[in-house]
Parts: sequence; structure tokens; C-alpha cells
Amino acid sequence: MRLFPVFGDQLSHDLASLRQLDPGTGDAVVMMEVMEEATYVPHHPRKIALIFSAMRHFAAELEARGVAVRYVTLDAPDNGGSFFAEVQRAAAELGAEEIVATWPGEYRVLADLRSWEADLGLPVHILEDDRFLCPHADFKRWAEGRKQLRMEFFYRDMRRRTGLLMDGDQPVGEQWNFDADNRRKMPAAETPPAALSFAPDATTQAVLALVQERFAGHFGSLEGFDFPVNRAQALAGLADFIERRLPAFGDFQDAMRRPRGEAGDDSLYHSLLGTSLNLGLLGPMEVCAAAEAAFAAGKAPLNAVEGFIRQIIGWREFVRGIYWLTMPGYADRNTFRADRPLPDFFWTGETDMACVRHAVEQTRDRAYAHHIQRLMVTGNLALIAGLDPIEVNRWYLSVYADAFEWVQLPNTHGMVLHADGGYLGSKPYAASGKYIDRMSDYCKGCRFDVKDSTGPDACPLNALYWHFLMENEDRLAGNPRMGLVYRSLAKFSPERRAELRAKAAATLGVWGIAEDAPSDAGSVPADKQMELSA
Ligand code: FAD
Ligand code: DLZ
Repeated sequence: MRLFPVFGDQLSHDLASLRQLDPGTGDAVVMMEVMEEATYVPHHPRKIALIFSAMRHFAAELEARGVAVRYVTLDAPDNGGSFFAEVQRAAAELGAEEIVATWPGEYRVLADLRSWEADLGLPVHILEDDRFLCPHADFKRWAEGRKQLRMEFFYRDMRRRTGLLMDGDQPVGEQWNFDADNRRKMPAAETPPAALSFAPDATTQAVLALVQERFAGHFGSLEGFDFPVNRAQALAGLADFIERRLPAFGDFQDAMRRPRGEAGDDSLYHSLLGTSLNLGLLGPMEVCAAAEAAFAAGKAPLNAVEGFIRQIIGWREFVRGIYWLTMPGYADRNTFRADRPLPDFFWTGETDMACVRHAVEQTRDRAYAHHIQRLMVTGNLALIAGLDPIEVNRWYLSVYADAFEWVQLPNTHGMVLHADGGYLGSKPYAASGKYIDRMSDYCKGCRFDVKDSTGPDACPLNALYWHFLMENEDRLAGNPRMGLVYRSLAKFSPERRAELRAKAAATLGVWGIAEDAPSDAGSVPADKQMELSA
């Protein structure tokens, strides 16, 4: 008898391990809702509910196909609390002779799985997760000998490998990348269509009640839960995106906008496919093929389709490759020696900065923020304020419904914080308020003046930006991609530099995280802190 553990982000019927399962031989799947997973960081309740509901739907689909499933709910009276405890019990009770698993999404879980063989006294087979398009060995081969890894070159290889948007060995449109066309600010009259909303069925409602009861103390709201929780819903979400939002996805990919009380406010023209992809309800090739077909049918322009496909076969595969190539250890580097705690407003949204307030409130309400909010609002602030990468990484892993460490960590630690010393990205995305003003309407009506850097109402991002550049001049001034900004900084008088430093220090003081503040001042509230000190 073989036991097949299936984790909450492995909800694909063609999962490598499930392809080996033979229902006629006594093989069984075990799926487990366990406190260890739900609390190793304080996950957003919406994320926990999504995962539990999707797991329950997937288990029901397996059973309908004749697969024996041992499903352990969180409130089962004898729930063992961890993957290991439940697998051990299932193996003993069912008389398992072997464990067959698919490579998990986090190093932490892989290390656990690898210890099972000795602890259970049973063979444990861990199969490669071939739902991803670039196997570990291929990424390793590609990366070997390169000091820095650059997504663009990896992406071109992935285009050749998949044949997506290729004309023989040349890119369709004679250009690999149309990013330069994808930076439009959103006009006030533009109204992105609302994404599909999936009303909770009885299974989801039961999960919502359970999560409400058990995780009420975690940051985030369950109200209006409407994530797709099974493959049929995920496919409907994909079709809706391809038809109604993909055509403008490229143009407004980098745009941000204040909430206007309209249905599409949170995601603009983004796909909202991240949770379905990461849980395994959709596969990367099928979503890219759907986008490519829309281009072939003349329903979506090349800049949109190329931009979308690049995110999936480029960025998504690239960050996963980096994660597995460098773990454990990727998160240990802290290039800028950043050590300030997270200001309270990351958990409360209580700040007068309109951009940050919106990003945090939306995150609290939806467990979602689109890429530019994550990168250029909360991310940029974390970078230029010198926030501790451990706290920042934990925040991102906790608060987004699509967050699993293989994808969250390289994006946060590498792309946003540049804490990996430039392994993932060639330069930090540091920006002042000017960038936010160029790409959004946040600054209009914000209490702070984006055109001012040092006055009492100056946008705090401006002085923090220059402060960051001054603090890290020795590390960054030699970077050819930072040449322009350092040439500007070189023109600043000593008095101007001092003013900017003083303003930045005052801002950090107001947030309770200046150097001379007590180390816990303004930090994560105690109830959210349980894992942060680990
Ligand atoms: P869209 O904008 O519609 O993009 C389509 C798809 O492309 C996404 O669903 C995703 O699968 C993929 N994609 C886009 N950008 C990236 C990227 N940089 N890395 C990997 N895949 C990408 N993505 C996650 O899936 N989980 C995370 O935990 C996560 N954390 C992030 C943290 C930070 C600091 C940053 C800057 C980005 C992070 N991303 C993460 C990437 C990206 O922001 C999300 O994938 C995206 O916002 C999800 O929304 P969407 O489905 O509407 O994406
Ligand atoms: C994120 C998460 C949560 C909150 N809870 C569970 C759970 O109870 N059971 C489960 O199988 N998976 C859960 N997950 C997702 C896992 O953390 C994820 O599958 C692993 O981290 C991947 O290695």
C-alpha cells in the first residue's frame, strides 16, 4: 500500500505523484489541514480559507474519480497538528509500505519530507514537480558560471523551449520584449472591468466559519471572499481575463490608481490568476496558450500577450529557479545591512501616505495587491526605509493569498530589497514620490506634497529616497545603471544633503523606527509577531 500526501498547493490532477497512483491497488491520498502550516507565519485568513476550501474541493474531485482520500480537517478532534504527525498516523493505520510525494513549494517542507524516511522507517519517494516548465537541473545548467542571473536571457530561452510567440527561431513581431510599450498611466476615464467573483458554496462557507473562529487574530478580512476554489472556477476566471482584460493588460501593466469604489479597483487589468496557478488549479502552459490564441485571433495585441507570457514563463519560472538553486541560504544575505522594524502601518494601514494606505488596506481586505503596488509602493518603501529583510519577507509571505516561499522570497528579498546583492536583479528599484506620481493618481489630494522633499508636508518618500542613496553610496555608486542618479546626487551641496538626512531621520522617528528608537518601537504588534523572532 502506498500513501500519497498532497499539499495545499498541489491541487492538480496531473500532479507527478498522482500520475503514479493506482486506485485499484489500495493506494491512498492523504490531505491535511494542520496548524503548523496555518501558523508558521500568521497567514491572512483569506489565504487560509482559500487553501482549505480548494483542498476540500480537490479531495471531493479525487474521490469522485474513485481515489481513496484520507482527509483531515483542522477541527478533527485528533488532528495531529503537522504534516509529519498526520502522515505517520495514516501510514500506521493504513499499513503503508511507501510514501510517494511531489516536490513541495517550500524548502522548509522539503527538509521535513527528507527526514520522514528515517523517522517512519519507510521509503519516501520525492518526485520532481513537472507542473513547472523549467526542471531544476536545466535551471542549474543555465545558471552555472554566471555571476549574476538576468531574467531577460532566461526568458528568451524559455520562449525557444516552449515555442510560445515564436516564428521559427525568431520572436513574433521581431522583438523579444515589448515592455517599453507597457508603461501608460491610466486615464481618469478608463474603467477596467471587474473580475469574476465566485460566491462561496456550502464547502467554502463551512471553511469560512472555521477560519473565522480559529484565526480571527490574524491580519486580514474574510468579508466578501470570492476566490476561485476549484478548477472549473479557475478556468472561468482565465476565460474572463483573456476576453475582457488581457487586451489592455500590457498598456496599463505598470499603472496604479486610487480606489474609486468601482469593482475593478483592486486589480485594474491584471489577471488575478496567481492563486489558481500557485495552487495548481491552472497550469502555466494552458494560460499562456490561451493568451497566444487570443493574439492569433486578433483579440489581443502583441504588447499585452508578450507581457503576460513573460510574467509566466519568464519571471515565474526564473524566480523559482533561483529559489531552489540558492536554498537554504538565499535569505541570509542582507547587502544593505537593513535592520529597521516594520512600521505599524504595514498592519494597520494608518498612514497619510495615500499610496501606502491604499496598498495596505487593499491587502487587508483582499489578500491581493497587484505587482506594482507590491514592488513600488510597499516594496519601495521597505527598501528606502531600510526595513529588516526578515520582517519584510515574513510580511509578504503572510499577507498575500498567492504567497508561497518559492515565489515570494526571490521577489521580496531579491527584486524588491536587493538584499541578495544583485544576484536576481541588476539594480534596486529605489524610487522617490515622483515615480508614484508619474504612474498613478495617488498624489492628487494626498496630504503630502510630492514636489517637496524637506518641508513639513513633504512626501516622506523623497527624503528617504536620497537618504537611501547616500547611506549606500559605497555599494551602489559604481553600478552603471545607477550612474544618472548618483550624478544628480553629486550636485547636491553638503547643506542639501544634511537637510535630506534630517528629514529622513525625522520621518523614521515619526514612524518609531529611527536608529535611536528602542528596538521594539513601532514594530509588528505583539500578536502578529509570534514567528518573526525565529
Ligand atoms: P498578473 O499581473 O496578472 O500577472 C500574471 C501572472 O504572472 C501572475 O499571476 C503570476 O503567476 C505571474 N507573475 C507576474 N509577476 C511575477 C513575478 N514577479 N514573479 C513570479 N510570477 C509572476 N507572486 C506570487 O505568485 N506569489 C507571491 O508571493 C508574490 N510575491 C511578490 C512579492 C513582491 C514584493 C513582488 C514585487 C511581487 C510578488 N509576486 C508574487 C509577483 C506578482 O506581484 C504577483 O504574481 C501578481 O501580483 C499576482 O497577481 P495577478 O495574478 O493579478 O498577476
Ligand atoms: C499555506 C498553507 C496553509 C495555510 N495551510 C495548509 C494546510 O493546512 N495544509 C496543507 O496541505 N497546506 C497548507 N498550506 C500550503 C502549504 O504551506 C504548502 O503546500 C507548502 O508550504 C508547500 O511546501
